[in-house]
Amino acid sequence: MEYLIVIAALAAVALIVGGITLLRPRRTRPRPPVERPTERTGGATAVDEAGAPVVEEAPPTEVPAPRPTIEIEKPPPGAGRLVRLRARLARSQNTFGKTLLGLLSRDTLDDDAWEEIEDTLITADMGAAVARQVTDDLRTRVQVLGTRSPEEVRALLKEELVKQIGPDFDRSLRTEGHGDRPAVLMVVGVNGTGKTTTCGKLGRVLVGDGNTVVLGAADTFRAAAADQLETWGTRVGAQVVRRDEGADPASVAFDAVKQGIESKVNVVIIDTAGRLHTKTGLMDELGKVKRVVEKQAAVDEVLLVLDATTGQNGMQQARVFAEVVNITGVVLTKLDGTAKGGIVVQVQRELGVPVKLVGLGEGPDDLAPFEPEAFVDAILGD
Ligand SMILES: Nc1nc2c(ncn2[C@@H]2O[C@H](COP(=O)(O)OP(=O)(O)OP(=O)(O)O)[C@@H](O)[C@H]2O)c(=O)[nH]1
Ligand SMILES: [Mg+2]
Repeated sequence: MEYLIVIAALAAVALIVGGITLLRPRRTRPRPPVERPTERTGGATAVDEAGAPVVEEAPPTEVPAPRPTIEIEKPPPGAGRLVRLRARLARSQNTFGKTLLGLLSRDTLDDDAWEEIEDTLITADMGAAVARQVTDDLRTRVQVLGTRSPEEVRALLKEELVKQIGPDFDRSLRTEGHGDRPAVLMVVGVNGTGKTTTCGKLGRVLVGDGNTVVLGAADTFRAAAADQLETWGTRVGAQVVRRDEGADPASVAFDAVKQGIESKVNVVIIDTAGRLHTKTGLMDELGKVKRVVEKQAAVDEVLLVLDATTGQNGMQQARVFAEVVNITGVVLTKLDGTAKGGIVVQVQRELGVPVKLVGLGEGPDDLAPFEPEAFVDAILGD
């Protein structure tokens, strides 16, 4: 009897649970977003593991979310940026400036002190010969001056450093078009130095200064490079010309310039690869990109991007690039992360071309036209 009661009770529980499950409205699992094939990849059909085409059911009653409208940003102009970003420089170069000023303010400036001054300049990557010259010049002037108030010492040091950086270099970017042709800027350098970021930031500076811009993704080594550039371009309303991964970089560059001419923009900026798919040397390819672009428009600037944190390695790269393409300006990136600002002096001496822009962070507006005085002021502090 008891046995029967237990069975009856269990059956009742099973019935109730079953009923609840059946009555509960079915929850649909959230669907992963459906990826739309882009024009470039040409609508490849999705297949399941067995190779059969996957038929996408239409989602029940969900109204597709409206596509987010991309708000075009209006970036700030380029002028005076270095002054705005001086805190970044001051932070990274702090010890350099402080040490030098401290040494120069010592009660007695003996040979050891002068040697320390020279060493400090060398550790900032200024190059041994320049460090020696700055030290010798300073020594002579300090002796002639006699007194050494902190203001005098600072003024002397500033003058010497600005002199070495070369206040007379023409650091302007040639972004003026030629009649109905846009100005063309090529951005070159080894991988990871900050080329794509620089193209994006520079595009912003130029838009901020009232230009129209086409960005050409001639780094076809990986699709992500073009995506990266596209993101930058979209934000400021610059057109981006890109092709599939592995496409011929020279033909992408050619198309970018063509598009620039057709759309009547002011400036075309071409991002290039720091590495390659094929066996042709990177340098051969760069030369080809430039020659192909020149079939349509003059290349106004070839900007070599150097990572300031790489020191002598960067100098070595600079020499190799300079042999292949006629570099017209240097972009020194990551100056926010190193105390080796002296590399500015070294690279200009080596290449005979000016540093035109400096990168001072990963933010979109962390690229500034290079100004020697503001640079030295930031290093030495007020
Ligand atoms: N702190 C700092 N980081 C920077 C600066 N410029 C670029 N970067 C960072 O450096 C990294 C590499 O930048 P990319 O622009 O992708 O370098 P790339 O030369 O295009 O690299 P490849 O395409 O691989 O050849 C990124 O994480 C950037 O955010 C800068 O001025 N300061
Ligand atoms: Mg890149």
